[in-house]
Amino acid sequence: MRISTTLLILLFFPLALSAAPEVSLRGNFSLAGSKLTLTITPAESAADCSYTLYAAARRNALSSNPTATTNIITAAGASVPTKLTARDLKGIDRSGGVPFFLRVLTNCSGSQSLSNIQRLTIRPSSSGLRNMATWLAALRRRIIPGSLILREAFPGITFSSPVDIQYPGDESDRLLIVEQAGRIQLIKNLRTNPLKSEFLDIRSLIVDGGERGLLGLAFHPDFATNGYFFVNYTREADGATVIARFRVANGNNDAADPESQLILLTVQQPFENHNGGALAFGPDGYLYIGLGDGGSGGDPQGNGQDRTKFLGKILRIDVDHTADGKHYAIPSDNPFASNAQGFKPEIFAFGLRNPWRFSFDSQSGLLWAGDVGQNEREEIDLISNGHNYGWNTMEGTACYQPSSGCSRRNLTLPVHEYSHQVGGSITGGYVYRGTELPGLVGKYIYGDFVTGRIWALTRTTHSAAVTQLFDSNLAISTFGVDSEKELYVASYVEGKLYKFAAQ
Ligand SMILES: [Ca+2]
Repeated sequence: MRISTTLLILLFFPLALSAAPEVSLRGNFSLAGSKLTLTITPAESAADCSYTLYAAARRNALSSNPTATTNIITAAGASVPTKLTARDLKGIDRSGGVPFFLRVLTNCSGSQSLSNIQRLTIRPSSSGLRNMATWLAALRRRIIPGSLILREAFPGITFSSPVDIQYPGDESDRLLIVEQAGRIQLIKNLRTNPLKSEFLDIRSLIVDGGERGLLGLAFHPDFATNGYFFVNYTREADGATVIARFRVANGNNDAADPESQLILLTVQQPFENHNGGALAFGPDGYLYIGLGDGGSGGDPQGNGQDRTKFLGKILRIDVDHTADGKHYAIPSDNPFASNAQGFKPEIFAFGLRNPWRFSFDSQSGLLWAGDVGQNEREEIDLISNGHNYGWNTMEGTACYQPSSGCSRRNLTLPVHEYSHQVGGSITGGYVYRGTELPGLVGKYIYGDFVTGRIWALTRTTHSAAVTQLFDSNLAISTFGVDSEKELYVASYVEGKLYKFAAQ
Protein backbone atom coordinates (compact mmCIF):
# COMPACT_ATOMS: atom_id res chain seq x y z
CA MET A 1 0.00 0.00 0.00
CA ARG A 2 1.32 3.39 -0.93
CA ILE A 3 -0.03 6.71 0.10
CA SER A 4 1.08 9.60 -1.99
CA THR A 5 0.60 12.99 -0.58
CA THR A 6 1.77 16.25 -1.95
CA LEU A 7 2.59 18.84 0.61
CA LEU A 8 2.93 22.26 -0.74
CA ILE A 9 5.49 23.64 1.61
CA LEU A 10 8.25 23.11 4.07
CA LEU A 11 9.20 19.49 3.74
CA PHE A 12 12.58 17.93 3.76
CA PHE A 13 14.47 15.66 1.46
CA PRO A 14 15.23 12.93 1.94
CA LEU A 15 12.67 12.15 4.62
CA ALA A 16 12.97 9.44 7.20
CA LEU A 17 10.05 9.15 9.56
CA SER A 18 10.39 6.74 12.42
CA ALA A 19 6.94 5.79 13.59
CA ALA A 20 5.10 3.49 15.93
CA PRO A 21 5.97 -0.20 15.61
CA GLU A 22 2.98 -0.92 13.44
CA VAL A 23 4.17 1.21 10.61
CA SER A 24 7.41 2.58 9.42
CA LEU A 25 7.24 5.54 7.14
CA ARG A 26 9.84 6.40 4.62
CA GLY A 27 9.39 9.40 2.52
CA ASN A 28 10.42 10.52 -0.87
CA PHE A 29 10.03 14.01 -2.04
CA SER A 30 10.16 15.16 -5.56
CA LEU A 31 9.75 18.63 -6.88
CA ALA A 32 7.32 19.38 -9.65
CA GLY A 33 6.67 22.99 -10.28
CA SER A 34 5.94 24.56 -6.96
CA LYS A 35 4.80 21.34 -5.31
CA LEU A 36 6.63 18.76 -3.29
CA THR A 37 5.47 15.14 -3.37
CA LEU A 38 5.76 12.95 -0.32
CA THR A 39 5.46 9.22 -0.66
CA ILE A 40 4.72 7.32 2.52
CA THR A 41 5.53 3.63 2.46
CA PRO A 42 4.42 1.40 5.32
CA ALA A 43 6.99 -1.22 6.17
CA GLU A 44 4.49 -4.04 6.17
CA SER A 45 1.75 -4.90 3.81
CA ALA A 46 -1.29 -3.85 5.74
CA ALA A 47 -4.36 -4.04 3.62
CA ASP A 48 -6.63 -3.70 6.62
CA CYS A 49 -4.93 -0.60 7.88
CA SER A 50 -5.67 3.02 7.27
CA TYR A 51 -3.34 5.87 7.97
CA THR A 52 -4.19 9.33 9.08
CA LEU A 53 -1.65 12.02 8.58
CA TYR A 54 -1.74 14.96 10.96
CA ALA A 55 0.25 18.08 10.30
CA ALA A 56 0.45 21.05 12.63
CA ALA A 57 2.47 24.16 13.11
CA ARG A 58 2.84 23.43 16.81
CA ARG A 59 4.37 20.35 18.31
CA ASN A 60 2.06 20.44 21.30
CA ALA A 61 -0.95 20.47 19.01
CA LEU A 62 -0.01 16.88 18.24
CA SER A 63 1.33 15.83 21.60
CA SER A 64 -1.57 14.40 23.58
CA ASN A 65 -4.55 13.66 21.43
CA PRO A 66 -4.08 15.04 17.96
CA THR A 67 -7.59 14.09 16.96
CA ALA A 68 -8.88 16.62 19.47
CA THR A 69 -6.86 19.48 18.04
CA THR A 70 -8.15 21.86 15.49
CA ASN A 71 -5.05 22.86 13.59
CA ILE A 72 -4.51 19.61 11.81
CA ILE A 73 -4.99 17.93 8.49
CA THR A 74 -6.59 14.54 8.52
CA ALA A 75 -5.98 12.37 5.53
CA ALA A 76 -7.27 8.90 6.15
CA GLY A 77 -6.74 5.69 4.27
CA ALA A 78 -7.93 5.53 0.75
CA SER A 79 -9.31 9.01 1.01
CA VAL A 80 -5.88 10.52 1.41
CA PRO A 81 -5.75 13.34 -1.09
CA THR A 82 -3.09 12.93 -3.67
CA LYS A 83 -2.51 16.61 -3.58
CA LEU A 84 -2.88 19.06 -0.77
CA THR A 85 -3.40 22.57 -1.94
CA ALA A 86 -2.57 25.86 -0.39
CA ARG A 87 -6.18 26.00 0.74
CA ASP A 88 -5.78 22.74 2.65
CA LEU A 89 -2.71 24.04 4.36
CA LYS A 90 -4.27 27.35 5.17
CA GLY A 91 -6.49 25.58 7.66
CA ILE A 92 -3.57 24.33 9.68
CA ASP A 93 -2.79 27.46 11.52
CA ARG A 94 -4.88 30.55 11.32
CA SER A 95 -2.05 32.69 12.58
CA GLY A 96 -0.24 32.16 9.33
CA GLY A 97 1.97 29.26 10.28
CA VAL A 98 2.93 26.37 8.10
CA PRO A 99 3.08 22.64 8.92
CA PHE A 100 6.20 21.91 10.78
CA PHE A 101 5.34 18.70 12.59
CA LEU A 102 3.83 15.44 11.39
CA ARG A 103 2.24 12.51 13.18
CA VAL A 104 0.59 9.43 11.78
CA LEU A 105 -2.27 7.53 13.31
CA THR A 106 -2.40 3.91 12.21
CA ASN A 107 -5.68 2.06 12.43
CA CYS A 108 -5.51 -1.66 11.75
CA SER A 109 -8.82 -3.43 12.23
CA GLY A 110 -9.79 -1.04 14.97
CA SER A 111 -6.44 -1.13 16.75
CA GLN A 112 -4.91 2.32 16.76
CA SER A 113 -1.42 3.55 17.37
CA LEU A 114 0.31 6.86 17.02
CA SER A 115 3.70 7.46 15.54
CA ASN A 116 6.25 9.73 17.12
CA ILE A 117 5.97 13.38 16.29
CA GLN A 118 8.29 14.20 13.43
CA ARG A 119 9.71 17.60 12.93
CA LEU A 120 10.35 18.61 9.36
CA THR A 121 13.37 20.50 8.21
CA ILE A 122 14.36 21.74 4.82
CA ARG A 123 17.10 20.32 2.70
CA PRO A 124 17.17 21.20 -0.96
CA SER A 125 17.18 18.34 -3.41
CA SER A 126 19.72 18.44 -6.15
CA SER A 127 17.03 18.24 -8.81
CA GLY A 128 15.06 21.16 -7.58
CA LEU A 129 17.47 23.70 -6.30
CA ARG A 130 15.97 26.55 -8.21
CA ASN A 131 12.47 25.81 -7.01
CA MET A 132 13.72 25.18 -3.50
CA ALA A 133 15.51 28.50 -3.46
CA THR A 134 12.21 30.14 -4.34
CA TRP A 135 10.54 28.21 -1.58
CA LEU A 136 13.16 29.10 0.95
CA ALA A 137 12.93 32.75 0.03
CA ALA A 138 9.18 32.55 0.57
CA LEU A 139 9.68 30.81 3.88
CA ARG A 140 12.10 33.43 5.07
CA ARG A 141 9.38 35.97 4.55
CA ARG A 142 7.13 34.01 6.81
CA ILE A 143 7.14 33.56 10.52
CA ILE A 144 6.20 30.34 12.21
CA PRO A 145 4.71 31.48 15.51
CA GLY A 146 3.91 27.99 16.67
CA SER A 147 7.54 26.93 16.59
CA LEU A 148 8.93 29.98 18.31
CA ILE A 149 9.03 30.33 22.08
CA LEU A 150 10.55 32.55 24.72
CA ARG A 151 12.62 30.29 26.94
CA GLU A 152 13.91 31.53 30.28
CA ALA A 153 17.55 32.12 29.49
CA PHE A 154 19.09 31.67 32.95
CA PRO A 155 16.73 29.82 35.29
CA GLY A 156 17.33 30.76 38.88
CA ILE A 157 19.19 33.96 37.98
CA THR A 158 17.41 37.30 38.31
CA PHE A 159 18.35 40.92 37.85
CA SER A 160 17.07 44.09 39.48
CA SER A 161 15.21 46.19 36.87
CA PRO A 162 17.30 45.14 33.86
CA VAL A 163 17.40 47.80 31.14
CA ASP A 164 20.19 46.75 28.79
CA ILE A 165 21.84 43.54 27.58
CA GLN A 166 25.21 43.74 25.85
CA TYR A 167 27.75 41.30 24.49
CA PRO A 168 31.31 42.60 24.88
CA GLY A 169 32.27 41.70 21.32
CA ASP A 170 35.36 39.79 22.35
CA GLU A 171 34.30 36.29 21.26
CA SER A 172 33.69 35.37 24.89
CA ASP A 173 30.68 33.38 26.03
CA ARG A 174 29.48 36.30 28.17
CA LEU A 175 26.68 38.81 28.44
CA LEU A 176 26.48 41.97 30.53
CA ILE A 177 23.14 43.02 32.00
CA VAL A 178 22.59 46.60 33.12
CA GLU A 179 20.54 47.14 36.27
CA GLN A 180 18.85 50.53 36.39
CA ALA A 181 19.98 51.45 39.91
CA GLY A 182 23.61 51.42 38.78
CA ARG A 183 25.06 47.96 38.62
CA ILE A 184 26.19 45.83 35.71
CA GLN A 185 25.98 42.08 36.15
CA LEU A 186 28.07 39.59 34.22
CA ILE A 187 26.81 36.25 33.02
CA LYS A 188 29.63 33.97 32.01
CA ASN A 189 29.56 30.42 30.66
CA LEU A 190 26.42 31.42 28.83
CA ARG A 191 25.89 28.09 27.12
CA THR A 192 27.40 25.67 29.57
CA ASN A 193 26.88 26.75 33.15
CA PRO A 194 25.57 30.32 33.40
CA LEU A 195 27.07 32.12 36.36
CA LYS A 196 26.23 35.62 37.58
CA SER A 197 28.76 37.99 39.13
CA GLU A 198 29.00 41.73 39.62
CA PHE A 199 30.89 43.56 36.89
CA LEU A 200 30.44 47.16 38.05
CA ASP A 201 28.67 49.00 40.87
CA ILE A 202 28.34 52.77 40.43
CA ARG A 203 25.08 53.17 42.33
CA SER A 204 26.62 55.98 44.39
CA LEU A 205 26.94 58.13 41.25
CA ILE A 206 23.40 57.62 40.08
CA VAL A 207 19.85 58.71 40.74
CA ASP A 208 17.39 56.11 39.53
CA GLY A 209 13.70 55.43 39.24
CA GLY A 210 11.17 56.21 36.55
CA GLU A 211 13.17 56.88 33.42
CA ARG A 212 16.39 57.72 35.25
CA GLY A 213 19.33 55.56 36.25
CA LEU A 214 22.05 53.57 34.55
CA LEU A 215 20.43 53.34 31.14
CA GLY A 216 22.89 52.19 28.52
CA LEU A 217 26.11 50.29 27.91
CA ALA A 218 28.38 49.87 24.88
CA PHE A 219 31.70 48.10 24.56
CA HIS A 220 34.54 49.65 22.62
CA PRO A 221 35.14 47.73 19.36
CA ASP A 222 38.62 46.96 20.71
CA PHE A 223 37.40 46.06 24.19
CA ALA A 224 39.33 42.79 24.07
CA THR A 225 42.58 44.73 24.02
CA ASN A 226 41.84 48.10 25.67
CA GLY A 227 39.15 47.08 28.19
CA TYR A 228 37.07 50.22 27.53
CA PHE A 229 33.31 50.42 27.79
CA PHE A 230 30.88 53.33 27.88
CA VAL A 231 27.80 54.02 29.94
CA ASN A 232 24.90 56.46 29.95
CA TYR A 233 23.56 57.35 33.38
CA THR A 234 21.56 59.97 35.26
CA ARG A 235 23.77 61.81 37.74
CA GLU A 236 22.90 61.83 41.44
CA ALA A 237 23.76 65.49 42.05
CA ASP A 238 21.49 67.19 39.52
CA GLY A 239 19.80 64.60 37.32
CA ALA A 240 22.00 65.43 34.34
CA THR A 241 22.80 62.77 31.76
CA VAL A 242 26.41 61.61 31.82
CA ILE A 243 28.22 59.71 29.09
CA ALA A 244 31.33 58.17 30.61
CA ARG A 245 34.05 55.68 29.86
CA PHE A 246 35.19 52.99 32.27
CA ARG A 247 37.65 50.16 31.89
CA VAL A 248 38.08 46.67 33.25
CA ALA A 249 40.14 46.08 36.38
CA ASN A 250 43.77 45.25 35.94
CA GLY A 251 44.23 41.62 35.06
CA ASN A 252 40.53 40.73 35.34
CA ASN A 253 38.15 41.34 32.48
CA ASP A 254 35.28 39.84 34.48
CA ALA A 255 35.14 43.00 36.60
CA ALA A 256 35.41 46.72 35.97
CA ASP A 257 37.34 49.35 37.89
CA PRO A 258 34.76 51.75 39.39
CA GLU A 259 37.48 54.39 39.84
CA SER A 260 38.36 54.42 36.14
CA GLN A 261 35.64 56.85 35.10
CA LEU A 262 36.36 59.40 32.38
CA ILE A 263 33.38 61.69 31.76
CA LEU A 264 32.99 62.51 28.07
CA LEU A 265 29.77 64.44 28.01
CA THR A 266 27.26 65.92 30.45
CA VAL A 267 23.80 67.04 29.36
CA GLN A 268 21.49 68.97 31.68
CA GLN A 269 17.97 67.58 31.91
CA PRO A 270 15.07 70.02 32.35
CA PHE A 271 12.67 67.25 33.47
CA GLU A 272 13.08 63.78 34.93
CA ASN A 273 11.71 61.82 31.99
CA HIS A 274 12.84 61.21 28.41
CA ASN A 275 16.52 60.66 29.06
CA GLY A 276 16.99 58.31 26.14
CA GLY A 277 19.80 55.99 27.11
CA ALA A 278 20.92 53.90 24.16
CA LEU A 279 24.59 53.62 23.28
CA ALA A 280 26.10 51.70 20.39
CA PHE A 281 29.23 51.64 18.31
CA GLY A 282 28.59 51.80 14.60
CA PRO A 283 30.45 49.91 11.89
CA ASP A 284 32.36 53.20 11.44
CA GLY A 285 33.85 52.79 14.93
CA TYR A 286 32.08 55.88 16.28
CA LEU A 287 29.94 55.95 19.41
CA TYR A 288 26.24 56.74 18.90
CA ILE A 289 24.33 58.24 21.83
CA GLY A 290 20.54 58.44 22.13
CA LEU A 291 19.09 61.39 24.03
CA GLY A 292 15.41 62.13 24.62
CA ASP A 293 13.80 65.55 24.30
CA GLY A 294 14.35 66.36 27.97
CA GLY A 295 10.91 65.42 29.11
CA SER A 296 7.65 66.72 30.41
CA GLY A 297 5.12 66.15 27.62
CA GLY A 298 4.96 67.45 24.08
CA ASP A 299 8.52 68.79 24.17
CA PRO A 300 7.66 72.23 25.65
CA GLN A 301 11.16 73.57 25.02
CA GLY A 302 11.15 72.47 21.40
CA ASN A 303 14.41 70.60 21.93
CA GLY A 304 13.76 68.00 19.23
CA GLN A 305 14.05 70.57 16.46
CA ASP A 306 16.62 72.79 18.18
CA ARG A 307 20.02 71.87 16.81
CA THR A 308 21.80 74.04 19.37
CA LYS A 309 20.73 71.47 22.01
CA PHE A 310 21.80 67.91 22.65
CA LEU A 311 18.31 66.85 23.67
CA GLY A 312 16.07 64.97 21.24
CA LYS A 313 19.05 63.84 19.20
CA ILE A 314 21.22 60.93 18.28
CA LEU A 315 24.83 62.04 18.70
CA ARG A 316 27.94 60.56 17.14
CA ILE A 317 31.43 61.01 18.53
CA ASP A 318 34.90 59.63 17.92
CA VAL A 319 36.16 58.27 21.24
CA ASP A 320 39.57 57.32 19.86
CA HIS A 321 40.71 60.90 19.31
CA THR A 322 40.58 64.13 21.26
CA ALA A 323 40.12 67.66 19.99
CA ASP A 324 39.04 71.11 21.16
CA GLY A 325 39.64 70.32 24.80
CA LYS A 326 37.16 67.44 24.76
CA HIS A 327 37.83 63.79 25.53
CA TYR A 328 36.56 62.90 22.07
CA ALA A 329 36.62 64.26 18.54
CA ILE A 330 33.89 65.12 16.04
CA PRO A 331 33.72 62.84 12.99
CA SER A 332 34.36 65.06 9.99
CA ASP A 333 31.21 63.93 8.22
CA ASN A 334 28.85 64.71 11.08
CA PRO A 335 26.14 66.90 9.51
CA PHE A 336 27.03 69.97 11.58
CA ALA A 337 30.72 69.24 12.09
CA SER A 338 31.46 72.79 11.08
CA ASN A 339 28.64 75.29 11.08
CA ALA A 340 28.16 78.96 11.86
CA GLN A 341 24.71 78.68 13.43
CA GLY A 342 25.74 77.31 16.78
CA PHE A 343 24.48 73.81 16.05
CA LYS A 344 26.02 71.05 18.13
CA PRO A 345 28.66 69.31 16.01
CA GLU A 346 28.01 66.06 17.91
CA ILE A 347 24.55 65.74 16.32
CA PHE A 348 24.10 62.86 13.88
CA ALA A 349 20.30 62.94 13.59
CA PHE A 350 17.58 65.03 15.23
CA GLY A 351 13.83 65.34 15.77
CA LEU A 352 13.66 62.36 18.17
CA ARG A 353 11.36 62.26 21.19
CA ASN A 354 12.78 59.49 23.34
CA PRO A 355 14.78 56.92 21.41
CA TRP A 356 14.65 53.87 23.66
CA ARG A 357 17.01 51.34 22.26
CA PHE A 358 18.69 51.42 18.94
CA SER A 359 20.98 48.91 17.26
CA PHE A 360 22.99 48.41 14.13
CA ASP A 361 22.10 45.58 11.79
CA SER A 362 25.33 43.59 11.86
CA GLN A 363 24.92 42.71 8.21
CA SER A 364 23.63 45.87 6.52
CA GLY A 365 25.07 48.38 8.97
CA LEU A 366 21.72 50.19 9.12
CA LEU A 367 20.83 51.89 12.41
CA TRP A 368 17.36 50.95 13.67
CA ALA A 369 15.73 52.94 16.46
CA GLY A 370 12.51 52.73 18.40
CA ASP A 371 11.26 56.22 19.24
CA VAL A 372 8.69 56.37 22.04
CA GLY A 373 5.58 58.33 21.08
CA GLN A 374 3.53 60.96 22.88
CA ASN A 375 -0.15 60.07 23.02
CA GLU A 376 -0.89 58.15 19.87
CA ARG A 377 1.98 56.62 17.93
CA GLU A 378 5.07 54.52 18.60
CA GLU A 379 7.57 54.55 15.78
CA ILE A 380 10.50 52.75 14.23
CA ASP A 381 13.07 54.84 12.40
CA LEU A 382 16.03 54.06 10.21
CA ILE A 383 18.54 56.63 11.35
CA SER A 384 20.62 58.35 8.68
CA ASN A 385 23.26 61.06 8.80
CA GLY A 386 21.69 64.51 9.15
CA HIS A 387 18.08 63.39 8.92
CA ASN A 388 15.28 65.07 10.86
CA TYR A 389 12.81 62.56 12.35
CA GLY A 390 10.09 65.08 12.88
CA TRP A 391 9.41 65.46 16.59
CA ASN A 392 7.69 67.63 17.77
CA THR A 393 6.36 68.85 14.44
CA MET A 394 5.10 65.32 13.94
CA GLU A 395 4.32 62.31 16.09
CA GLY A 396 4.92 59.41 13.74
CA THR A 397 3.13 60.18 10.50
CA ALA A 398 0.68 62.63 12.08
CA CYS A 399 1.05 66.34 12.65
CA TYR A 400 1.63 67.15 16.31
CA GLN A 401 2.46 70.83 16.47
CA PRO A 402 0.57 72.26 14.72
CA SER A 403 -2.02 69.51 15.01
CA SER A 404 -2.87 69.80 11.33
CA GLY A 405 -1.31 71.25 8.24
CA CYS A 406 2.26 70.78 9.45
CA SER A 407 5.06 70.93 6.92
CA ARG A 408 6.68 67.58 6.21
CA ARG A 409 9.43 69.20 4.23
CA ASN A 410 12.83 67.63 4.97
CA LEU A 411 11.33 65.29 7.56
CA THR A 412 12.06 61.57 7.54
CA LEU A 413 8.99 59.55 8.43
CA PRO A 414 9.04 56.26 10.32
CA VAL A 415 9.63 52.93 8.65
CA HIS A 416 6.68 51.76 10.72
CA GLU A 417 4.41 53.06 13.45
CA TYR A 418 1.75 51.52 15.66
CA SER A 419 -1.04 53.10 17.59
CA HIS A 420 -1.78 53.11 21.28
CA GLN A 421 -4.50 50.60 20.54
CA VAL A 422 -1.81 47.91 20.54
CA GLY A 423 0.98 49.36 22.64
CA GLY A 424 2.09 52.23 24.80
CA SER A 425 5.88 52.48 24.70
CA ILE A 426 8.13 50.98 22.06
CA THR A 427 11.33 49.14 22.93
CA GLY A 428 13.59 48.95 19.90
CA GLY A 429 15.29 45.63 19.23
CA TYR A 430 17.57 43.99 16.71
CA VAL A 431 17.64 42.70 13.19
CA TYR A 432 18.01 38.99 13.82
CA ARG A 433 21.22 37.56 12.35
CA GLY A 434 21.52 34.35 14.37
CA THR A 435 21.29 30.80 13.07
CA GLU A 436 18.93 29.01 15.44
CA LEU A 437 15.79 30.65 14.05
CA PRO A 438 16.00 30.75 10.25
CA GLY A 439 12.47 32.16 10.02
CA LEU A 440 13.56 35.35 11.75
CA VAL A 441 16.73 36.08 9.80
CA GLY A 442 16.77 39.62 8.45
CA LYS A 443 13.70 40.70 10.41
CA TYR A 444 13.71 43.55 12.87
CA ILE A 445 12.41 42.25 16.21
CA TYR A 446 10.97 44.82 18.61
CA GLY A 447 8.43 44.99 21.41
CA ASP A 448 6.24 47.15 23.59
CA PHE A 449 6.96 47.81 27.24
CA VAL A 450 3.34 48.39 28.18
CA THR A 451 1.52 45.55 26.41
CA GLY A 452 4.31 42.98 26.16
CA ARG A 453 3.72 42.37 22.49
CA ILE A 454 6.67 41.43 20.31
CA TRP A 455 6.74 41.79 16.56
CA ALA A 456 8.92 40.98 13.57
CA LEU A 457 9.19 43.58 10.86
CA THR A 458 10.18 42.74 7.30
CA ARG A 459 11.30 45.73 5.30
CA THR A 460 11.00 45.97 1.57
CA THR A 461 11.90 48.87 -0.64
CA HIS A 462 8.62 50.65 -0.24
CA SER A 463 6.93 49.11 2.74
CA ALA A 464 7.24 47.24 5.99
CA ALA A 465 5.28 44.09 6.84
CA VAL A 466 4.78 43.25 10.48
CA THR A 467 3.95 39.95 12.14
CA GLN A 468 3.13 39.66 15.82
CA LEU A 469 5.30 36.95 17.38
CA PHE A 470 4.10 37.10 20.97
CA ASP A 471 1.48 38.78 23.10
CA SER A 472 3.49 38.30 26.28
CA ASN A 473 2.97 39.47 29.83
CA LEU A 474 6.50 40.82 29.99
CA ALA A 475 7.44 44.43 30.67
CA ILE A 476 9.87 44.53 27.78
CA SER A 477 12.67 46.90 28.68
CA THR A 478 15.34 45.81 26.23
CA PHE A 479 16.53 43.22 23.76
CA GLY A 480 20.07 41.92 23.37
CA VAL A 481 22.17 39.55 21.32
CA ASP A 482 24.99 37.22 22.34
CA SER A 483 28.22 36.18 20.63
CA GLU A 484 26.27 33.97 18.22
CA LYS A 485 23.83 36.79 17.46
CA GLU A 486 21.03 34.87 19.17
CA LEU A 487 18.32 37.07 20.61
CA TYR A 488 17.25 37.78 24.19
CA VAL A 489 14.63 39.99 25.80
CA ALA A 490 14.55 41.37 29.34
CA SER A 491 11.49 41.34 31.55
CA TYR A 492 11.86 44.49 33.65
CA VAL A 493 9.47 43.65 36.47
CA GLU A 494 10.34 39.96 36.82
CA GLY A 495 14.03 40.67 36.39
CA LYS A 496 14.44 37.72 34.05
CA LEU A 497 15.94 37.25 30.63
CA TYR A 498 14.28 35.17 27.95
CA LYS A 499 15.87 33.73 24.86
CA PHE A 500 14.10 33.41 21.53
CA ALA A 501 14.18 29.70 20.79
CA ALA A 502 12.67 27.04 18.58
CA GLN A 503 10.13 24.84 20.26
CA1 LIG B 1 9.41 60.89 14.20
